[in-house]
Amino acid sequence: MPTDVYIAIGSNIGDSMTIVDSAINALGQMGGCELSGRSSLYRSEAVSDIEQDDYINAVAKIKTRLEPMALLLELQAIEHAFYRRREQEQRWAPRTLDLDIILFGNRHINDSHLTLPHPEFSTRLFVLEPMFEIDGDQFIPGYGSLRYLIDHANPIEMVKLDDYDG
Ligand code: A4P
Ligand code: MG
Repeated sequence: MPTDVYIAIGSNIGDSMTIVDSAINALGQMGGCELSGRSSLYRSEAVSDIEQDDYINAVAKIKTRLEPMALLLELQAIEHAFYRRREQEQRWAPRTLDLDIILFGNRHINDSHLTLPHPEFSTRLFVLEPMFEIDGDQFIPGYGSLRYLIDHANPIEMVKLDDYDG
């Protein structure tokens, strides 16, 4: 049985709107995966101690037959294809493309390479709002309803850009 997975996409270097849109298309091309939903693009203020440009964020939903670690490797290959060079970065530094696995079905994983659900998703409006756009309110076991999380997330400046018309 394929698993439903939410992937958060962020970029704040280069032509971020094109990068995020292209990355979403790339997610649908991964072997054993099918794109089943996507949000609009959002422009959001960077959550960081380092001064940096606004981000373009979105969330995609896929159905996958891959195991979590195999999916993570696929995502890192896509990041790499968009010229991200992780070794030059500080944590939370600006980046051309960041792909984070937010929820992988209801799997819980806590190892050195992968934490599921993503440890910060439940307080990040730039993840929660796009998820809400895809599936509306839903109960996330261990966290509560998406509506509740949105109402209690750290407030940040964020605007939804033109609706994706695909
Ligand atoms: N890793 C562990 N769990 C996961 C997961 N669920 N999904 C590991 C993806 N990766 C996961 O990631 C570091 C390591 O996390 C990976 O090697 C993987 O094994 P990274 O992408 O190299 O590092 P990072 O992204 O710089 O750090 P971190 O802590 O993941 O940062 P975040 O949480 O990704 O935050 N503000 C706005 N407005 N919008 C943004 O998109 N993004 C960040 C980055 C900060 N501020 C932002 C935004
Ligand atoms: Mg990341």
